[in-house]
Amino acid sequence: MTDPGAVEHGLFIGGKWVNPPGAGRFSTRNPATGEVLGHFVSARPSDVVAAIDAAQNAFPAWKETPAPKRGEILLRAAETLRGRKEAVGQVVTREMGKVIAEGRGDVQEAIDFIEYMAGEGRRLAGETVPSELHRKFCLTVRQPKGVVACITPWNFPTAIPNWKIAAALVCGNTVVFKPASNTALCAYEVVKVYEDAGLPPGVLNFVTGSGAIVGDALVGDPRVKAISFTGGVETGREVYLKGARQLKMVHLELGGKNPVIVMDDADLPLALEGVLFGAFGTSGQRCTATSRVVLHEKVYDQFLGMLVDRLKSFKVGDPIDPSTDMGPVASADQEKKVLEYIEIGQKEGAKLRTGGHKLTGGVYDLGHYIAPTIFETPHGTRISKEEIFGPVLSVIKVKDYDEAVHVANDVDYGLSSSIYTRDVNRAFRAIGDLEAGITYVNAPTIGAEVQLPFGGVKNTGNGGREAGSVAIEEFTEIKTVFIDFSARLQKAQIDPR
Ligand code: TXE
Repeated sequence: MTDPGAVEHGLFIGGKWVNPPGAGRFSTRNPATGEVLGHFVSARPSDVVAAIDAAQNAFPAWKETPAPKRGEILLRAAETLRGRKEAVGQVVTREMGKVIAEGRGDVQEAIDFIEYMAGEGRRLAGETVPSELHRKFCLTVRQPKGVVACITPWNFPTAIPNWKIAAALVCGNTVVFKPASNTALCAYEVVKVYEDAGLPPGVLNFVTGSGAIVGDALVGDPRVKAISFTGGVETGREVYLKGARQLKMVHLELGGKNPVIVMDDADLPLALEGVLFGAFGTSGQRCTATSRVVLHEKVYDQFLGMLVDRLKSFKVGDPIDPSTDMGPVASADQEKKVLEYIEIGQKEGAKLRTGGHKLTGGVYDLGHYIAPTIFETPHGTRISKEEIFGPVLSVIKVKDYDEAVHVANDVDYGLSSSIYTRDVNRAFRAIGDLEAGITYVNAPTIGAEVQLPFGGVKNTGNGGREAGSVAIEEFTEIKTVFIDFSARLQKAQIDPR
């Protein structure tokens, strides 16, 4: 287990940690304190080629390894990570800035998913279906795709990589993993876990560096058969287009503009806790973050008052302190983007109810702290429709259920959604009416569980889902098998019936 100091880490290629001579370096920093945490290699296209070579070479033996054996290695990885949960959770908090309870939660989600996928080694189910012909047996089997690239963001720096890596590995693929640069130390910890669990050399390779160089080299290499990407919409679109030229399978998990509808019959104290957790957990930097409250006019003043009031005792500070409610945003870039959106909100006439500024003085001067922010805004403003990815909540007044659903749906994204109501009929209608991959009833928009599919509609992705048992769809090819044991030529659709 690495002590998260400013240690230099290499690339992991063919089972060896390498520091290619001549490559540049970059560092990661704690967004709460500015402390330098680690130094990493800015890989060049030639380094990416070496990683793909290693993955390609390791593929035949890994494919031949029985899936239950692959699952056993995953189980060892889950156990290894469980033993390091506290230490890696601290690395998550120090490098990404989420509060320590969430740092541990990030790691727990990774453990849960690796464990779940380990079991998939004993399933990986195909189908058997009847043939229309005599003495003919029909079935499907799942085969790995080959070398796959996992490209990940910084907001869940251990959970998201494992959602991809564990699923890809159990299916028999070999992997080249490229993490977001500002959480490279978390990514290093993920790779160490698999190395220490005994994954054969070359099965998982790790390249750090710029998205434009490393990501691009990965996406453009014809030997990479599938790409699993989580990140921003614009980057996702580029990756998709580039992959499409080579007819690659590209799985995209992109942004969200997730609404919580609070109806006039809602349990308001419950909704309050849900909205606070959904909007300001991870400083609003979850793809499922609650970025809009769609609020019924009959409870508008009351609920908004409760929200603003409750934020007065909200503690923003160093996320490693267990009493902190919200840490900084993850980087200087994030800070700039969020502050720009706050300015946009003010320019377009939204009413700032609380927050709306960078926090300064004392510990705040060391990091990227933004006050939790609430705007009252009509539906249709930029802040009510675009993904901000920060602690900024838009509150929108509606007169009834139909308007609430219209507002909730009238955005380019469709990841998560929620309704607070005590009316069971309305709750079930909302499940059908809300255009999103995920709907919560009487719970906030965040809180994925690994055994259920995760993903969305519209600009949130391109139709795939991660997690749950469907996770293996992304990483397998289906082979259809016909076994004719009639000892004669039989012709489907043509033989007389
Ligand atoms: O993401 P990027 P960023 C959203 C959020 C955020 C914005 C930008 O709104 O403010 O995206 O974040 C790699 N080819 N989300 O800049 O650039 C990159 O190195 C291949 C939502 O961090 O999309 C990183 O590993 N790869 C999201 C990964 O892509 C490339 C979580 C994501 O980076 C590449 C994060 C290229 N040309 C941000 N360029 C969510 N849905 O949770 C970059 N990369």
